[in-house]
Amino acid sequence: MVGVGSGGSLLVLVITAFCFFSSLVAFEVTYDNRAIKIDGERKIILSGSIHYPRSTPEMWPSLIKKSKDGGLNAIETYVFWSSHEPQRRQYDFSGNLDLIRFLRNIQEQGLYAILRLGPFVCAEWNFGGLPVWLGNMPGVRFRTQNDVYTNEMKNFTTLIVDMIKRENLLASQGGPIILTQIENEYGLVSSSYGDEAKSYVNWSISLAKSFNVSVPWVMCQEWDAPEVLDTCNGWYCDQFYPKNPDAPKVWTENWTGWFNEWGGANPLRTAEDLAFAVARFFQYGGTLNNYYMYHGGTNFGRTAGGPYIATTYDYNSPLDEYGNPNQPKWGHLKQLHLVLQSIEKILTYGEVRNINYGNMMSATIYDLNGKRACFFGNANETNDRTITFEGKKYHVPAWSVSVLPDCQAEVYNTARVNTQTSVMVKHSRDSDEAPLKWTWRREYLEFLKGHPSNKRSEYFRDATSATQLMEQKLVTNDSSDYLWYMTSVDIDGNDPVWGKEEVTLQVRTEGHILHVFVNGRHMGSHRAKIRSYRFVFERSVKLQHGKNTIALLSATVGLPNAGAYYETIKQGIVGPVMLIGTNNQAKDLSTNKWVYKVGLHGEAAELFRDDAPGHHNWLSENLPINRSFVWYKTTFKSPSGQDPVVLDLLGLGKGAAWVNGHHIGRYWPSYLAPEDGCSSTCDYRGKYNPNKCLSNCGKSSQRWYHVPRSFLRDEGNSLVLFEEFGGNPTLASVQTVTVGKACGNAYEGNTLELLCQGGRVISEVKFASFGDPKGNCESFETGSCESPNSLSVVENLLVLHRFIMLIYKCKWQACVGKESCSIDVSEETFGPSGCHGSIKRLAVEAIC
Ligand SMILES: *[C@@H]1O[C@H](CO)[C@@H](O)[C@H](O)[C@H]1NC(C)=O
Ligand SMILES: *[C@@H]1O[C@H](CO)[C@@H](O)[C@H](O)[C@H]1NC(C)=O
Ligand SMILES: *[C@@H]1O[C@H](CO)[C@@H](O)[C@H](O)[C@H]1NC(C)=O
Ligand SMILES: *[C@@H]1O[C@H](CO)[C@@H](O)[C@H](O)[C@H]1NC(C)=O
Ligand SMILES: *[C@@H]1O[C@H](CO)[C@@H](O)[C@H](O)[C@H]1NC(C)=O
Ligand SMILES: *[C@@H]1O[C@H](CO)[C@@H](O)[C@H](O)[C@H]1NC(C)=O
Ligand SMILES: CC(=O)N[C@H]1CO[C@H](CO)[C@@H](O)[C@@H]1O
Repeated sequence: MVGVGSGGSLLVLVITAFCFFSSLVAFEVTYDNRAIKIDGERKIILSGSIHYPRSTPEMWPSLIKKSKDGGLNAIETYVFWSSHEPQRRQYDFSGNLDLIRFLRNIQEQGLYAILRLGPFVCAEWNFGGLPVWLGNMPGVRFRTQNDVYTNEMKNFTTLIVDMIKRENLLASQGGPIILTQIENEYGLVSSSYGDEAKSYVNWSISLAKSFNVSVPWVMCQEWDAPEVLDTCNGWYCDQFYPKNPDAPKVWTENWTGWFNEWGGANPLRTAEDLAFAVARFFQYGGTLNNYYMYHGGTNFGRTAGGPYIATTYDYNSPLDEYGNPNQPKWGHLKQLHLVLQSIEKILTYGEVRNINYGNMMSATIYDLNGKRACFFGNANETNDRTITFEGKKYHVPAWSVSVLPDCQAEVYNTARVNTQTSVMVKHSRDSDEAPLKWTWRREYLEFLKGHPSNKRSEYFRDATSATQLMEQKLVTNDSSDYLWYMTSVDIDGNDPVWGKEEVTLQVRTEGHILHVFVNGRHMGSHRAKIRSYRFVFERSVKLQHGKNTIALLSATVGLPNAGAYYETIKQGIVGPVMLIGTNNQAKDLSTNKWVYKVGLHGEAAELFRDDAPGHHNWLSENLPINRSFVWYKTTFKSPSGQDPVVLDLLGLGKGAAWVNGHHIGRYWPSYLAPEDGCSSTCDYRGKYNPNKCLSNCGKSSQRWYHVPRSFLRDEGNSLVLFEEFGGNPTLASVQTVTVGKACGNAYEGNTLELLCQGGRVISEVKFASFGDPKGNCESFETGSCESPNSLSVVENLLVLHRFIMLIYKCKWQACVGKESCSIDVSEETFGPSGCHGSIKRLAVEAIC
């Protein structure tokens, strides 16, 4: 039948009923062995991670709203120390670092907040969220009993807790925060720190307790933490049980997908598998689940960790990088959330009984004074199973969980997706617009020709020097990706080794990228391969009699963010740097006088600022193509509408991009994903790992770059690129992202909802079959049986909608002329299908 409105309204009602709380009245958060308790009542907490710096304040309300519409009742975030305290005791809480505003947004929408103070966050964030200046402090050792570290950790976490309290954001103050976390995944590294690990954990806990936040403390992946909740992170946590018998089963990081890397393929975790993991967690007594990530977002600026974490942090999350529902994941989980919340009381208070059917098939029955809810879980990877439960037969597909809120009727199965699959498409700019007109200028490199100590340029005002090769972070404090190492070599023309022949220059670096110049000539560049960052650059060079200038530009691409002692991993040119002449005679330049200059000239001159003074001599003639060290600049009109905006940078090499002065991140579209390792089909069955279901092999590992709408003006936006390797900016374009196709897939007895986006409407139905259709979105095929009229019924529904709309005008939220519509999947709608036995489903492919 024709549906009106969206199924979301019921959900919103349910959620509101479950998690509304007054923003003024304090409430008490405790826990027992079953659940987190709010004012003494056990609760199911469905939470999602949204990291505030990975989107914009303008996006926050809608991200939180979509999380709530998706059935969540809590939002979790880390606190990002390195961004808040970029220099020691200089703080930044502005723009997308406005933690308080983010928490207020959560509160305003009636959701709970889970605050993970860290301060170590991992999170694929640069340097794991710890400031680089801290790593440079003498005697420091991260995440262990070390005074330098613990003093700073205490100083920063105290500052945050004080802010939170001042703003009354704790549950005990009527605020949204119900849980707080100290440290992060420490159990994964603690053995590396020996005995100090224990006392550091104890110290962290006593610090946490001294904050007197009156909400429980969590330490995820810390199996030996007295007095705090030990919780689980992973793709599956059903087999996890906290050591403390009085603690509930909490899943702080349920990885919804995986992150992108430069030179890596696109990860995909299916909706079926993620729902399976969540349903199984609840089947086995879990009561708090946090999706990591629910919205992944973007690593703006230089915040991506690494090395080689990409600018997109989409994470294949339920909300995509731009904030759109990632369908079917978002909708499939929303339906699960709705079911779970509807049986909250039974799950958190009921008695539990398990039936083991063998071969990984089990039933769990929750019983609260005769009110019952059941889970049928089949963890067998290959075999569907039909079980008999209380005289009735139930079919449970392989690697799936069925939920029966009354132990009789299955209302949800994790493998049966009843939600549309959205095929996202990119639209180029409005066709009447002229192509982008680029201007350019070279990165200033003239100084390479002279002697480095001449310091002829203003640019060298703050250069430093040392008679050794310095670790890169120590010199830069990570204020730029780039560091020049320059020295000069005197060649005596009479020396037979150095005077006549070509010699070999050998540079050993810890990574990640090296550009080599001798006497101002570019001798070559090299980038490290993903996961193998150390390399030796070797090239034969011709030296001249007298002074020679050797200039090495080292670039990092995100600092390490995980592992014990990661702060000691060296970056940049650590040497030796050698000249090797004839007869293998070698001259070691490592202890020469080296002059250090942090950053690019264009960075210091702020060429990326849109209000930068005009005297920078941008040129419009002879646009260089495929040339390294070039700055490009253009202006563009904002695309009309509200669809998210992206830059298509295919054709560029590597560098950084700014829109109206906002650093939208590093770009590296020329770095292709490996040819192998992808599969055209993806079986949701079996344990997920980041190498499963990869796509995009052989293609640019990140082609599109998000430009949040709030960075844009209606007219005259500036786009500046710094191109490090060489590329063709005339191939770049500004595009929008929207739903191009909505593929419906729903089982009999469900309602299929189709939704376009950005004001687009369903214009055509390319495929519709009610029966046992085969294949996936964009490759559907009719199966062995179907209702003969499937296509015309779906099309007619559209016609009927149009008709109803005509009559009722705006009263009906019909399909055509609107973005969404819904169809009852039943033989009543479609007529007999002639299918026997198998469960019938409707597949539709519609064009938006
Ligand atoms: C790095 O930052 C620290 C703390 O802000 C400061 O003391 C130090 O001088 C900086 N080092 C450099 C090389 O700028
Ligand atoms: C943090 O350190 C500064 C000095 O650097 C000090 O003034 C401040 O009191 C410290 N804060 C705490 C909570 O210790
Ligand atoms: C850590 O705390 C636990 C419990 O409070 C105690 O048993 C243990 O001795 C402490 N360990 C260290 C190294 O301080
Ligand atoms: C802890 O905070 C509560 C209110 O949140 C307050 O009543 C109590 O006095 C505080 N205790 C200490 C030791 O500061
Ligand atoms: C899955 O089921 C099949 C058939 O019942 C059985 O042979 C196989 O061992 C099962 N696998 C697991 C992991 O239980
Ligand atoms: C760009 O230049 C490099 C060498 O500088 C060359 O290897 C490459 O083929 C060129 N690419 C294009 C597209 O011209
Ligand atoms: C144990 C482990 O791999 N933890 C990772 C979980 O995923 C988050 C986010 O991707 C990482 O930050 C952790 O390192």
